Amino acid sequence: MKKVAALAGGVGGAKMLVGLSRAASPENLTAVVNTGDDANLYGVHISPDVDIVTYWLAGIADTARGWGIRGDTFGAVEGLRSLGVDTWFGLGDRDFGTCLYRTERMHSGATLTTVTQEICTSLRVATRVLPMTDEMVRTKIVTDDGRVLDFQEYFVKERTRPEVAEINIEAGGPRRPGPDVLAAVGDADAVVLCPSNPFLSIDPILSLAGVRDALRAHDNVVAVTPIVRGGALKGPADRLLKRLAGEASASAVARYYGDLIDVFVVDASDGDEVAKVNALGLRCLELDTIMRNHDASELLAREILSA
Ligand code: FO1
Repeated sequence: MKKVAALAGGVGGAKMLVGLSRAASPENLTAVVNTGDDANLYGVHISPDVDIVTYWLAGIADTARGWGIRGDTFGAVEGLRSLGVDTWFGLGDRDFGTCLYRTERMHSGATLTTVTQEICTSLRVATRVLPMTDEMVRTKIVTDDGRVLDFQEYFVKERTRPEVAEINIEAGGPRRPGPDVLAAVGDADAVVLCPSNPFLSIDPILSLAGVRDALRAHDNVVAVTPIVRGGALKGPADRLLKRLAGEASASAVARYYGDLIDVFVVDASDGDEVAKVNALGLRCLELDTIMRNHDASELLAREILSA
């Protein structure tokens, strides 16, 4: 069985990880997850990408909505609203429980990596879920009208409507990856860059010391396109690519990753992108990248791992 490390964030990342955990077996998979979206709201530390990935792997995610737990209620947030709190961020009650647990444990000195492992053990997630770092690294969005927004303000409160001038990844100290991140990449037979947003989900991971070098040193790094026929399946990746890389296409994503990757997966409907990807010196696979359900995710993962 192959050992796989996958860099992930958001729903595209969660879907790919479900497929990889089925194809490679959960014990052989390590997920390195973006924490640039983390936020402190309602008195708790919310780690949306880590939680989305964990809930999807645990089989308890609200897969229609993408985030949160299936069947969750929103009583706590409703209670806060009735007290006059601006509850623009919808945190479900069970999800609140996860965040309370994390906050309490971190107040007593546990790292985000340790707490995530504890939550995964309790939810019977055998895949190793590694937050990208235990340090404070936050994605900030600079808008055309000159405001600097926290990630969740941009994504949820303002529904990604503002035009983005710049994305800054800010750190309060050294940008060290989490304790096992570089080893997981180095030990893997295959490293997968999930079809997550390159700017918002993958870049924060790439910004950590040693990650880019570890990818360059690896000879089997496979990136899966988050762009199909010029559009993003979910979220603002297409608009951001147009704005920050000049063009929204699969090959523009491949060009953006450049020498970090060896193989790039385009969607089977994007055949005219293959020559452009090959021209970058990359091997190109044409596969069905639209993960409509867990079986489709597994099939995509099997094809990636056997190519
Ligand atoms: N996304 C929304 O669009 N609206 C929400 O109210 C919201 C709440 C939320 C709570 C917990 C959580 O783990 C994720 C949540 N998300 C919500 C998703 C999240 O904002 C983004 O999907 C990620 O940060 C981007 O990957």
